[in-house]
Amino acid sequence: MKNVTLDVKGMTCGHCKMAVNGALTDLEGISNVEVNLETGKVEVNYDEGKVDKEKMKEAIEDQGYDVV
Ligand SMILES: [Cu+2]
Repeated sequence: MKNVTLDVKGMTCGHCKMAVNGALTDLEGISNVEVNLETGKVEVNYDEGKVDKEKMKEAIEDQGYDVV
């Protein structure tokens, strides 16, 4: 199990937080997601054999947010 912190831009409210959280949780291999709305930091625990940072980035961008 690995841990990564993503920098996400464009999240402004609880809905954004839920959208990003949900998009990541839907991916296979993601075990835990912590979204900090104030800082834009999204901490993810994941199985590196099933998912990678690139897939997380795509899932977040599909929701309309940017990953720095
Ligand atoms: Cu919002």
